[in-house]
Amino acid sequence: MRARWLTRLGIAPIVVAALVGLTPLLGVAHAAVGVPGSSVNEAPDFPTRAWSDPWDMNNADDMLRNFGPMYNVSGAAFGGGVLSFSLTGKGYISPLWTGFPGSLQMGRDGTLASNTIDADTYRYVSIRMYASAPLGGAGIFWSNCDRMTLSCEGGMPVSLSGLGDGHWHTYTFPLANNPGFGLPVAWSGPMHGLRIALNPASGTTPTVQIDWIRLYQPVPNNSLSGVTSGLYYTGNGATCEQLSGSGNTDLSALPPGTYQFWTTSNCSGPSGDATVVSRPTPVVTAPSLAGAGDYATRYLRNPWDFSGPGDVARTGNVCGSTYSSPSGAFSGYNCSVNGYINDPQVFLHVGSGPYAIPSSVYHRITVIFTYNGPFDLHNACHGGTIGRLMWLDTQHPGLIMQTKDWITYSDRAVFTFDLAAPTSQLNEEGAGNKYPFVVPRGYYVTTLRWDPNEDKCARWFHLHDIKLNADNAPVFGVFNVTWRDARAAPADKVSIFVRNTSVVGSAWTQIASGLANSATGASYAWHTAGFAHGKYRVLVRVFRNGTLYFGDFSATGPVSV
Ligand SMILES: [Ca+2]
Ligand SMILES: [Ca+2]
Ligand SMILES: [Ca+2]
Repeated sequence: MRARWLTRLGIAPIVVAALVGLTPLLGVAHAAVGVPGSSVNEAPDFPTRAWSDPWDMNNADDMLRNFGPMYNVSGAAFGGGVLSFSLTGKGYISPLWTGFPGSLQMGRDGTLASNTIDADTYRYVSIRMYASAPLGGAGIFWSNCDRMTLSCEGGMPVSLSGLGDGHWHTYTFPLANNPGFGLPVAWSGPMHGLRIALNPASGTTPTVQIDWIRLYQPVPNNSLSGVTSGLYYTGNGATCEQLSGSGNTDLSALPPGTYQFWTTSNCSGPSGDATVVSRPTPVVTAPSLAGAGDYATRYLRNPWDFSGPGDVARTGNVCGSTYSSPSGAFSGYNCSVNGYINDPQVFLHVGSGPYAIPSSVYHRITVIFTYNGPFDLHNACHGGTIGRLMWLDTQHPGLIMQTKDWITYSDRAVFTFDLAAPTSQLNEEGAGNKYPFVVPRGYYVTTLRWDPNEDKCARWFHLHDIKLNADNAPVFGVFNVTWRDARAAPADKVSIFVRNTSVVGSAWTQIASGLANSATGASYAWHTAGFAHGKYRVLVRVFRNGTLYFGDFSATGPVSV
Protein backbone atom coordinates (compact mmCIF):
# COMPACT_ATOMS: atom_id res chain seq x y z
CA MET A 1 0.00 0.00 0.00
CA ARG A 2 1.52 3.26 -1.13
CA ALA A 3 1.09 6.31 0.99
CA ARG A 4 -0.85 9.22 -0.39
CA TRP A 5 1.84 11.74 0.15
CA LEU A 6 0.59 14.93 -1.27
CA THR A 7 -2.56 14.93 0.81
CA ARG A 8 -0.56 14.16 3.90
CA LEU A 9 2.24 16.63 3.91
CA GLY A 10 0.48 19.14 6.08
CA ILE A 11 2.73 21.86 4.78
CA ALA A 12 0.62 24.97 5.10
CA PRO A 13 3.11 27.77 5.28
CA ILE A 14 1.78 30.70 7.19
CA VAL A 15 3.31 33.93 6.11
CA VAL A 16 3.26 37.07 8.12
CA ALA A 17 2.35 40.54 7.09
CA ALA A 18 5.21 42.89 6.59
CA LEU A 19 6.04 44.78 9.73
CA VAL A 20 7.81 48.05 10.00
CA GLY A 21 10.93 47.65 12.10
CA LEU A 22 11.21 49.89 15.10
CA THR A 23 14.08 52.31 15.37
CA PRO A 24 16.45 51.15 18.10
CA LEU A 25 16.19 53.25 21.20
CA LEU A 26 19.13 55.52 21.66
CA GLY A 27 20.71 55.48 25.08
CA VAL A 28 21.17 58.58 27.17
CA ALA A 29 23.12 58.94 30.41
CA HIS A 30 21.61 56.87 33.24
CA ALA A 31 22.55 55.44 36.59
CA ALA A 32 24.01 51.93 36.48
CA VAL A 33 21.57 49.07 36.04
CA GLY A 34 20.85 47.08 39.22
CA VAL A 35 20.99 43.29 39.15
CA PRO A 36 18.69 41.12 41.30
CA GLY A 37 21.70 39.27 42.71
CA SER A 38 25.25 38.36 41.82
CA SER A 39 23.99 34.83 41.30
CA VAL A 40 20.53 33.82 40.07
CA ASN A 41 19.24 30.42 39.03
CA GLU A 42 18.44 29.81 35.40
CA ALA A 43 14.70 30.00 34.85
CA PRO A 44 12.90 26.84 33.68
CA ASP A 45 13.23 26.41 29.92
CA PHE A 46 11.10 23.98 27.90
CA PRO A 47 13.75 22.00 25.94
CA THR A 48 16.07 21.94 28.94
CA ARG A 49 13.32 20.44 31.09
CA ALA A 50 11.84 18.13 28.45
CA TRP A 51 15.06 16.68 27.04
CA SER A 52 17.91 18.09 29.13
CA ASP A 53 18.98 19.63 25.85
CA PRO A 54 18.60 23.40 25.44
CA TRP A 55 18.05 24.95 22.03
CA ASP A 56 21.64 26.21 22.13
CA MET A 57 22.22 25.14 18.49
CA ASN A 58 25.15 23.03 19.62
CA ASN A 59 23.68 19.78 18.29
CA ALA A 60 21.57 18.66 15.34
CA ASP A 61 18.72 17.53 17.63
CA ASP A 62 18.03 21.23 18.28
CA MET A 63 16.29 21.79 14.92
CA LEU A 64 15.22 19.54 12.04
CA ARG A 65 16.61 20.95 8.81
CA ASN A 66 14.47 18.97 6.36
CA PHE A 67 11.59 20.30 4.25
CA GLY A 68 8.43 20.37 6.34
CA PRO A 69 10.04 21.36 9.64
CA MET A 70 11.76 24.08 7.57
CA TYR A 71 10.37 25.98 4.62
CA ASN A 72 11.97 28.42 2.17
CA VAL A 73 15.25 27.93 3.94
CA SER A 74 18.43 26.79 2.20
CA GLY A 75 21.85 25.71 3.35
CA ALA A 76 20.80 25.20 6.97
CA ALA A 77 23.86 24.14 8.95
CA PHE A 78 25.06 23.90 12.52
CA GLY A 79 28.54 25.20 13.32
CA GLY A 80 30.26 26.98 16.16
CA GLY A 81 27.16 26.73 18.32
CA VAL A 82 25.06 28.57 15.74
CA LEU A 83 22.36 27.52 13.26
CA SER A 84 22.84 29.36 9.95
CA PHE A 85 20.63 29.44 6.88
CA SER A 86 19.57 31.56 3.95
CA LEU A 87 16.00 32.74 3.69
CA THR A 88 14.86 32.18 0.11
CA GLY A 89 11.28 33.40 0.60
CA LYS A 90 8.65 33.72 3.29
CA GLY A 91 9.79 30.79 5.38
CA TYR A 92 10.00 29.25 8.79
CA ILE A 93 11.89 27.03 11.18
CA SER A 94 10.32 24.76 13.81
CA PRO A 95 11.83 24.62 17.29
CA LEU A 96 9.08 22.07 18.02
CA TRP A 97 7.91 20.11 14.98
CA THR A 98 4.55 18.36 15.37
CA GLY A 99 5.64 15.40 13.23
CA PHE A 100 4.03 14.59 9.88
CA PRO A 101 0.34 13.73 10.31
CA GLY A 102 -0.34 10.03 9.77
CA SER A 103 3.26 8.96 10.32
CA LEU A 104 4.78 7.03 13.21
CA GLN A 105 5.40 9.59 15.91
CA MET A 106 8.89 9.29 17.32
CA GLY A 107 11.98 11.21 18.33
CA ARG A 108 11.07 14.78 19.20
CA ASP A 109 7.75 14.86 17.37
CA GLY A 110 5.63 17.33 19.31
CA THR A 111 2.53 15.14 19.42
CA LEU A 112 4.23 12.76 21.85
CA ALA A 113 3.26 13.47 25.46
CA SER A 114 6.88 13.75 26.54
CA ASN A 115 7.48 16.45 23.91
CA THR A 116 4.36 18.54 24.54
CA ILE A 117 4.73 22.15 25.72
CA ASP A 118 2.72 23.30 28.73
CA ALA A 119 1.90 26.77 27.46
CA ASP A 120 0.66 27.91 30.87
CA THR A 121 4.14 27.33 32.30
CA TYR A 122 6.40 28.40 29.45
CA ARG A 123 5.08 31.83 28.47
CA TYR A 124 8.01 33.67 26.89
CA VAL A 125 10.36 33.15 23.99
CA SER A 126 13.81 34.70 23.87
CA ILE A 127 16.15 34.42 20.91
CA ARG A 128 19.66 35.61 20.06
CA MET A 129 20.05 36.12 16.33
CA TYR A 130 21.77 37.89 13.47
CA ALA A 131 20.69 38.66 9.93
CA SER A 132 22.72 39.99 7.03
CA ALA A 133 19.89 42.36 6.09
CA PRO A 134 16.73 43.67 7.76
CA LEU A 135 13.78 41.29 7.41
CA GLY A 136 10.38 42.24 6.06
CA GLY A 137 8.54 40.71 9.02
CA ALA A 138 8.49 37.88 11.50
CA GLY A 139 6.07 35.93 13.65
CA ILE A 140 5.73 33.08 16.10
CA PHE A 141 3.07 30.42 15.48
CA TRP A 142 1.90 27.41 17.46
CA SER A 143 -0.41 24.41 17.12
CA ASN A 144 -2.37 22.41 19.66
CA CYS A 145 -3.11 19.47 17.32
CA ASP A 146 -1.05 17.05 15.22
CA ARG A 147 -0.19 19.53 12.46
CA MET A 148 0.18 23.23 11.74
CA THR A 149 -3.22 23.97 10.29
CA LEU A 150 -5.46 27.00 10.64
CA SER A 151 -8.05 25.40 12.93
CA CYS A 152 -5.38 24.42 15.51
CA GLU A 153 -3.16 27.42 15.22
CA GLY A 154 -2.38 30.62 17.05
CA GLY A 155 0.25 33.23 16.37
CA MET A 156 1.60 36.69 16.77
CA PRO A 157 3.84 39.10 14.87
CA VAL A 158 7.16 39.91 16.47
CA SER A 159 9.31 42.98 16.02
CA LEU A 160 12.96 42.30 15.32
CA SER A 161 14.09 45.86 15.79
CA GLY A 162 17.59 46.60 14.61
CA LEU A 163 18.08 43.20 13.00
CA GLY A 164 20.22 43.47 9.88
CA ASP A 165 22.26 46.40 11.24
CA GLY A 166 25.48 44.37 11.33
CA HIS A 167 25.10 43.39 14.99
CA TRP A 168 23.66 40.43 16.86
CA HIS A 169 20.44 41.09 18.77
CA THR A 170 18.65 39.42 21.62
CA TYR A 171 14.83 39.63 21.80
CA THR A 172 12.19 38.61 24.32
CA PHE A 173 8.53 37.98 23.48
CA PRO A 174 5.58 37.23 25.80
CA LEU A 175 3.42 34.75 23.86
CA ALA A 176 -0.18 35.79 23.18
CA ASN A 177 -2.45 35.09 20.24
CA ASN A 178 -2.80 38.18 18.07
CA PRO A 179 -6.35 38.76 16.82
CA GLY A 180 -4.92 40.40 13.70
CA PHE A 181 -3.97 36.99 12.31
CA GLY A 182 -7.47 35.60 12.80
CA LEU A 183 -6.16 32.35 14.27
CA PRO A 184 -8.22 30.61 16.96
CA VAL A 185 -5.74 29.16 19.47
CA ALA A 186 -4.58 31.09 22.53
CA TRP A 187 -1.17 30.38 24.04
CA SER A 188 -2.62 28.14 26.76
CA GLY A 189 -2.79 24.43 27.48
CA PRO A 190 -0.84 21.69 25.69
CA MET A 191 1.02 22.73 22.53
CA HIS A 192 2.44 20.30 19.98
CA GLY A 193 4.16 22.63 17.54
CA LEU A 194 6.12 25.90 17.66
CA ARG A 195 7.24 27.71 14.54
CA ILE A 196 9.23 30.90 13.93
CA ALA A 197 8.26 32.51 10.62
CA LEU A 198 10.67 34.88 8.92
CA ASN A 199 9.97 37.00 5.88
CA PRO A 200 12.85 38.42 3.89
CA ALA A 201 12.48 41.99 2.72
CA SER A 202 11.43 42.12 -0.93
CA GLY A 203 14.24 41.17 -3.29
CA THR A 204 16.59 39.90 -0.57
CA THR A 205 17.79 36.42 0.49
CA PRO A 206 19.39 37.23 3.82
CA THR A 207 21.60 34.92 5.82
CA VAL A 208 20.16 34.33 9.27
CA GLN A 209 22.09 32.99 12.26
CA ILE A 210 20.57 31.80 15.52
CA ASP A 211 22.73 31.31 18.60
CA TRP A 212 20.01 30.13 20.97
CA ILE A 213 16.27 30.09 21.60
CA ARG A 214 14.62 29.81 24.99
CA LEU A 215 10.98 29.02 25.75
CA TYR A 216 10.92 29.92 29.39
CA GLN A 217 8.92 30.38 32.53
CA PRO A 218 9.42 33.88 33.95
CA VAL A 219 10.57 33.78 37.58
CA PRO A 220 9.52 36.42 40.15
CA ASN A 221 12.11 38.82 41.58
CA ASN A 222 14.50 38.05 38.74
CA SER A 223 14.53 41.49 37.10
CA LEU A 224 17.05 44.23 36.55
CA SER A 225 16.31 47.62 38.08
CA GLY A 226 16.99 51.10 36.81
CA VAL A 227 16.29 50.30 33.17
CA THR A 228 14.42 53.30 31.82
CA SER A 229 15.29 53.16 28.13
CA GLY A 230 17.37 50.84 25.98
CA LEU A 231 19.10 47.81 27.47
CA TYR A 232 22.47 46.41 26.40
CA TYR A 233 24.43 43.48 27.76
CA THR A 234 27.72 41.63 27.60
CA GLY A 235 28.31 37.96 28.32
CA ASN A 236 27.85 34.49 26.87
CA GLY A 237 29.04 35.58 23.44
CA ALA A 238 27.38 39.01 23.44
CA THR A 239 29.41 42.22 23.58
CA CYS A 240 27.47 45.39 24.31
CA GLU A 241 24.49 43.91 22.50
CA GLN A 242 20.97 45.24 22.46
CA LEU A 243 18.46 43.21 24.50
CA SER A 244 14.98 44.29 23.50
CA GLY A 245 11.37 43.26 23.69
CA SER A 246 8.69 43.18 26.36
CA GLY A 247 10.11 41.50 29.45
CA ASN A 248 13.71 42.14 28.49
CA THR A 249 14.71 43.12 32.04
CA ASP A 250 13.80 39.65 33.39
CA LEU A 251 16.97 37.55 33.63
CA SER A 252 14.77 34.49 33.06
CA ALA A 253 15.27 35.24 29.37
CA LEU A 254 18.97 34.44 29.43
CA PRO A 255 20.83 31.13 29.26
CA PRO A 256 23.51 30.32 31.86
CA GLY A 257 26.46 32.71 31.88
CA THR A 258 27.91 35.77 33.57
CA TYR A 259 26.52 39.08 32.37
CA GLN A 260 26.83 42.84 32.71
CA PHE A 261 24.17 45.38 31.73
CA TRP A 262 23.94 48.97 30.58
CA THR A 263 21.25 51.38 29.47
CA THR A 264 23.63 53.16 27.10
CA SER A 265 24.54 51.93 23.66
CA ASN A 266 28.22 52.70 24.24
CA CYS A 267 28.18 50.48 27.36
CA SER A 268 29.85 52.84 29.79
CA GLY A 269 29.11 52.51 33.52
CA PRO A 270 28.07 48.88 33.77
CA SER A 271 25.97 47.04 36.31
CA GLY A 272 27.59 44.62 38.71
CA ASP A 273 28.06 41.10 37.40
CA ALA A 274 25.08 38.73 37.46
CA THR A 275 25.71 35.04 36.97
CA VAL A 276 22.82 32.93 35.71
CA VAL A 277 23.60 29.52 37.25
CA SER A 278 22.87 26.58 34.94
CA ARG A 279 20.24 24.02 35.72
CA PRO A 280 21.29 20.38 35.81
CA THR A 281 20.53 18.43 32.64
CA PRO A 282 20.62 14.74 33.55
CA VAL A 283 19.74 12.18 30.87
CA VAL A 284 18.90 8.68 32.07
CA THR A 285 20.68 6.38 29.60
CA ALA A 286 19.40 3.13 31.14
CA PRO A 287 16.62 2.18 31.31
CA SER A 288 15.51 3.71 28.01
CA LEU A 289 12.98 3.55 25.20
CA ALA A 290 15.48 1.49 23.19
CA GLY A 291 15.54 -1.27 25.84
CA ALA A 292 18.19 -3.98 25.79
CA GLY A 293 18.77 -7.66 25.05
CA ASP A 294 18.51 -7.92 21.27
CA TYR A 295 16.48 -10.75 19.68
CA ALA A 296 18.90 -11.50 16.82
CA THR A 297 21.89 -11.58 19.14
CA ARG A 298 20.19 -13.91 21.56
CA TYR A 299 18.14 -16.19 19.29
CA LEU A 300 20.25 -16.21 16.13
CA ARG A 301 23.69 -15.61 17.67
CA ASN A 302 24.15 -13.12 14.89
CA PRO A 303 23.03 -9.50 15.41
CA TRP A 304 21.51 -7.57 12.52
CA ASP A 305 24.65 -5.47 12.24
CA PHE A 306 24.96 -6.08 8.49
CA SER A 307 28.66 -6.80 8.70
CA GLY A 308 28.26 -9.95 6.59
CA PRO A 309 25.84 -12.28 4.82
CA GLY A 310 23.23 -13.94 6.97
CA ASP A 311 21.54 -10.84 8.35
CA VAL A 312 19.37 -10.39 5.26
CA ALA A 313 17.27 -13.41 4.23
CA ARG A 314 16.25 -12.02 0.85
CA THR A 315 15.31 -8.80 -0.91
CA GLY A 316 12.70 -7.58 -3.36
CA ASN A 317 13.11 -4.75 -5.86
CA VAL A 318 16.66 -4.18 -4.64
CA CYS A 319 19.74 -4.10 -6.88
CA GLY A 320 23.42 -3.63 -6.14
CA SER A 321 23.19 -5.41 -2.79
CA THR A 322 26.42 -5.30 -0.86
CA TYR A 323 27.56 -5.74 2.73
CA SER A 324 30.32 -3.50 3.95
CA SER A 325 32.69 -4.79 6.59
CA PRO A 326 33.78 -4.03 9.24
CA SER A 327 31.70 -0.83 9.37
CA GLY A 328 28.62 -2.95 8.81
CA ALA A 329 25.96 -1.75 6.41
CA PHE A 330 23.69 -3.47 3.92
CA SER A 331 23.51 -1.19 0.90
CA GLY A 332 21.54 -1.32 -2.30
CA TYR A 333 19.28 0.71 -4.52
CA ASN A 334 15.70 0.22 -5.58
CA CYS A 335 14.98 -1.32 -8.95
CA SER A 336 12.01 -2.92 -10.56
CA VAL A 337 12.73 -6.66 -10.16
CA ASN A 338 9.15 -7.52 -9.16
CA GLY A 339 7.57 -4.65 -11.03
CA TYR A 340 7.49 -1.86 -8.44
CA ILE A 341 10.58 0.27 -8.30
CA ASN A 342 9.14 2.28 -5.42
CA ASP A 343 8.72 -0.80 -3.25
CA PRO A 344 12.20 -2.03 -2.26
CA GLN A 345 12.12 -4.69 0.46
CA VAL A 346 14.76 -6.08 2.80
CA PHE A 347 13.71 -9.28 4.62
CA LEU A 348 15.69 -9.78 7.81
CA HIS A 349 16.90 -13.21 8.81
CA VAL A 350 14.36 -14.49 11.36
CA GLY A 351 14.54 -17.93 13.02
CA SER A 352 11.89 -20.58 12.45
CA GLY A 353 9.69 -22.45 14.92
CA PRO A 354 10.62 -21.54 18.51
CA TYR A 355 13.46 -19.37 17.16
CA ALA A 356 11.05 -16.91 15.55
CA ILE A 357 10.40 -13.59 17.32
CA PRO A 358 8.45 -13.73 20.61
CA SER A 359 7.19 -10.18 20.14
CA SER A 360 5.58 -10.08 23.58
CA VAL A 361 9.18 -9.71 24.78
CA TYR A 362 11.01 -8.16 21.80
CA HIS A 363 9.23 -5.05 20.54
CA ARG A 364 11.59 -2.09 21.06
CA ILE A 365 13.16 -1.45 17.68
CA THR A 366 16.05 0.83 16.79
CA VAL A 367 16.90 1.21 13.11
CA ILE A 368 20.09 2.96 12.04
CA PHE A 369 19.51 3.96 8.46
CA THR A 370 20.82 6.46 5.92
CA TYR A 371 20.48 7.06 2.19
CA ASN A 372 21.93 9.07 -0.65
CA GLY A 373 20.29 12.21 -1.97
CA PRO A 374 17.99 14.71 -0.30
CA PHE A 375 14.95 14.16 1.90
CA ASP A 376 11.81 14.47 -0.24
CA LEU A 377 8.37 13.10 0.54
CA HIS A 378 6.79 13.58 -2.88
CA ASN A 379 5.41 10.45 -4.52
CA ALA A 380 7.79 10.88 -7.44
CA CYS A 381 11.22 10.27 -8.84
CA HIS A 382 13.79 11.33 -6.20
CA GLY A 383 11.00 11.44 -3.59
CA GLY A 384 9.56 8.85 -1.23
CA THR A 385 12.08 9.13 1.58
CA ILE A 386 10.01 7.11 4.01
CA GLY A 387 10.67 3.69 5.42
CA ARG A 388 8.16 1.14 6.66
CA LEU A 389 8.24 -2.02 8.72
CA MET A 390 6.17 -5.02 7.58
CA TRP A 391 5.62 -8.30 9.39
CA LEU A 392 3.80 -11.64 9.47
CA ASP A 393 2.89 -13.54 12.63
CA THR A 394 1.49 -16.95 13.56
CA GLN A 395 -1.61 -15.48 15.21
CA HIS A 396 -2.83 -14.00 11.90
CA PRO A 397 -1.55 -16.49 9.29
CA GLY A 398 -1.01 -15.00 5.86
CA LEU A 399 -1.88 -11.42 6.85
CA ILE A 400 0.77 -8.80 6.11
CA MET A 401 0.88 -6.02 8.67
CA GLN A 402 2.59 -2.69 8.18
CA THR A 403 3.48 0.35 10.19
CA LYS A 404 2.45 3.87 9.39
CA ASP A 405 4.92 5.85 7.32
CA TRP A 406 8.31 5.87 8.99
CA ILE A 407 9.69 9.33 8.19
CA THR A 408 13.41 9.00 7.50
CA TYR A 409 14.64 12.57 7.94
CA SER A 410 18.03 12.89 6.29
CA ASP A 411 18.95 14.92 9.35
CA ARG A 412 18.66 11.80 11.54
CA ALA A 413 20.14 8.30 11.35
CA VAL A 414 18.95 6.57 14.52
CA PHE A 415 15.22 5.87 14.78
CA THR A 416 13.75 4.20 17.89
CA PHE A 417 10.12 3.12 18.24
CA ASP A 418 8.29 0.87 20.67
CA LEU A 419 6.23 -1.45 18.45
CA ALA A 420 4.03 -2.24 21.47
CA ALA A 421 2.19 0.98 20.57
CA PRO A 422 -1.61 0.64 20.14
CA THR A 423 -2.74 -0.16 16.60
CA SER A 424 -4.10 3.40 16.22
CA GLN A 425 -0.53 4.68 16.53
CA LEU A 426 1.14 1.73 14.79
CA ASN A 427 -0.71 0.52 11.70
CA GLU A 428 -0.97 2.19 8.32
CA GLU A 429 -4.42 3.72 8.10
CA GLY A 430 -4.81 2.94 4.41
CA ALA A 431 -3.93 -0.75 4.77
CA GLY A 432 -6.26 -3.58 5.69
CA ASN A 433 -4.65 -5.54 8.49
CA LYS A 434 -4.54 -3.53 11.69
CA TYR A 435 -3.13 -5.85 14.32
CA PRO A 436 -0.58 -5.23 17.05
CA PHE A 437 3.05 -6.18 16.63
CA VAL A 438 2.95 -7.76 20.06
CA VAL A 439 1.32 -11.21 19.90
CA PRO A 440 0.56 -13.37 22.96
CA ARG A 441 3.10 -15.82 24.31
CA GLY A 442 3.08 -18.96 22.19
CA TYR A 443 2.73 -16.95 18.97
CA TYR A 444 5.63 -15.54 16.98
CA VAL A 445 6.51 -12.94 14.42
CA THR A 446 7.94 -15.03 11.60
CA THR A 447 8.76 -12.41 8.95
CA LEU A 448 10.21 -8.94 9.49
CA ARG A 449 10.83 -6.66 6.54
CA TRP A 450 12.29 -3.16 6.28
CA ASP A 451 11.18 -1.18 3.23
CA PRO A 452 13.88 1.46 2.81
CA ASN A 453 11.97 4.00 0.72
CA GLU A 454 9.18 4.65 -1.77
CA ASP A 455 11.24 6.48 -4.35
CA LYS A 456 10.14 6.09 -7.99
CA CYS A 457 13.75 6.20 -9.14
CA ALA A 458 16.89 4.39 -8.06
CA ARG A 459 18.14 5.62 -4.70
CA TRP A 460 20.96 4.11 -2.70
CA PHE A 461 20.15 3.17 0.89
CA HIS A 462 22.33 1.96 3.75
CA LEU A 463 20.95 -0.19 6.54
CA HIS A 464 23.56 0.03 9.29
CA ASP A 465 21.99 -1.77 12.22
CA ILE A 466 18.70 -3.00 13.62
CA LYS A 467 18.12 -3.92 17.25
CA LEU A 468 14.88 -5.51 18.36
CA ASN A 469 15.13 -5.22 22.12
CA ALA A 470 13.23 -6.28 25.20
CA ASP A 471 12.48 -4.03 28.16
CA ASN A 472 15.50 -3.28 30.28
CA ALA A 473 15.67 -5.83 33.11
CA PRO A 474 17.91 -6.75 36.02
CA VAL A 475 20.61 -9.37 35.52
CA PHE A 476 21.01 -11.70 38.50
CA GLY A 477 19.03 -9.28 40.66
CA VAL A 478 20.90 -6.11 39.74
CA PHE A 479 19.96 -3.34 37.35
CA ASN A 480 22.49 -0.61 36.63
CA VAL A 481 20.70 2.72 36.35
CA THR A 482 22.98 4.94 34.27
CA TRP A 483 22.84 8.65 33.51
CA ARG A 484 25.01 11.54 32.42
CA ASP A 485 24.68 15.29 32.75
CA ALA A 486 26.55 17.59 30.38
CA ARG A 487 26.25 20.32 33.03
CA ALA A 488 27.25 18.21 36.04
CA ALA A 489 28.79 20.25 38.87
CA PRO A 490 31.23 18.76 41.41
CA ALA A 491 28.99 19.35 44.44
CA ASP A 492 25.79 17.95 42.82
CA LYS A 493 24.00 15.18 44.73
CA VAL A 494 21.79 12.76 42.81
CA SER A 495 18.80 10.83 44.14
CA ILE A 496 17.05 8.02 42.24
CA PHE A 497 13.38 7.06 42.57
CA VAL A 498 11.38 4.13 41.14
CA ARG A 499 7.65 3.40 40.89
CA ASN A 500 5.94 0.14 39.92
CA THR A 501 3.52 1.16 37.16
CA SER A 502 2.04 -2.36 37.08
CA VAL A 503 0.42 -1.71 40.46
CA VAL A 504 -2.26 0.97 40.37
CA GLY A 505 -1.60 3.76 42.83
CA SER A 506 1.88 2.61 43.78
CA ALA A 507 4.12 5.28 45.27
CA TRP A 508 7.58 6.47 44.33
CA THR A 509 10.36 4.82 46.32
CA GLN A 510 13.74 6.42 46.77
CA ILE A 511 16.42 3.82 46.07
CA ALA A 512 19.51 6.03 46.28
CA SER A 513 20.61 9.49 47.37
CA GLY A 514 23.80 11.50 47.70
CA LEU A 515 25.30 10.08 44.51
CA ALA A 516 27.85 12.05 42.52
CA ASN A 517 26.80 13.56 39.20
CA SER A 518 28.92 13.10 36.07
CA ALA A 519 29.23 14.64 32.63
CA THR A 520 30.68 11.45 31.15
CA GLY A 521 28.43 8.86 32.77
CA ALA A 522 27.47 7.59 36.21
CA SER A 523 25.90 4.34 37.34
CA TYR A 524 23.99 3.02 40.34
CA ALA A 525 23.53 -0.71 40.96
CA TRP A 526 19.89 -1.17 41.96
CA HIS A 527 19.40 -4.48 43.79
CA THR A 528 15.86 -5.47 42.88
CA ALA A 529 15.45 -8.55 45.08
CA GLY A 530 13.01 -6.91 47.52
CA PHE A 531 10.83 -5.38 44.79
CA ALA A 532 7.59 -6.89 43.45
CA HIS A 533 7.37 -7.93 39.81
CA GLY A 534 6.26 -5.18 37.48
CA LYS A 535 7.39 -2.43 35.13
CA TYR A 536 9.17 0.33 37.02
CA ARG A 537 9.55 3.92 35.99
CA VAL A 538 12.85 5.46 36.99
CA LEU A 539 13.68 9.10 37.60
CA VAL A 540 16.67 11.03 38.82
CA ARG A 541 16.70 14.24 40.82
CA VAL A 542 19.80 16.43 41.00
CA PHE A 543 20.34 18.67 44.03
CA ARG A 544 22.50 21.69 43.33
CA ASN A 545 23.61 24.37 45.82
CA GLY A 546 22.43 22.31 48.79
CA THR A 547 18.72 21.55 48.94
CA LEU A 548 17.84 23.20 45.65
CA TYR A 549 16.58 20.92 42.93
CA PHE A 550 15.29 21.61 39.47
CA GLY A 551 12.63 19.02 38.81
CA ASP A 552 12.77 15.33 38.08
CA PHE A 553 14.14 13.71 34.96
CA SER A 554 12.47 10.52 33.81
CA ALA A 555 13.95 7.58 32.00
CA THR A 556 12.31 7.10 28.58
CA GLY A 557 11.64 3.39 29.16
CA PRO A 558 10.93 1.05 32.09
CA VAL A 559 12.82 -1.58 34.02
CA SER A 560 10.91 -4.86 33.93
CA VAL A 561 11.52 -6.56 37.29
CA1 LIG B 1 21.14 21.62 22.33
CA1 LIG C 1 24.69 28.67 20.67
CA1 LIG D 1 25.38 -9.91 11.72
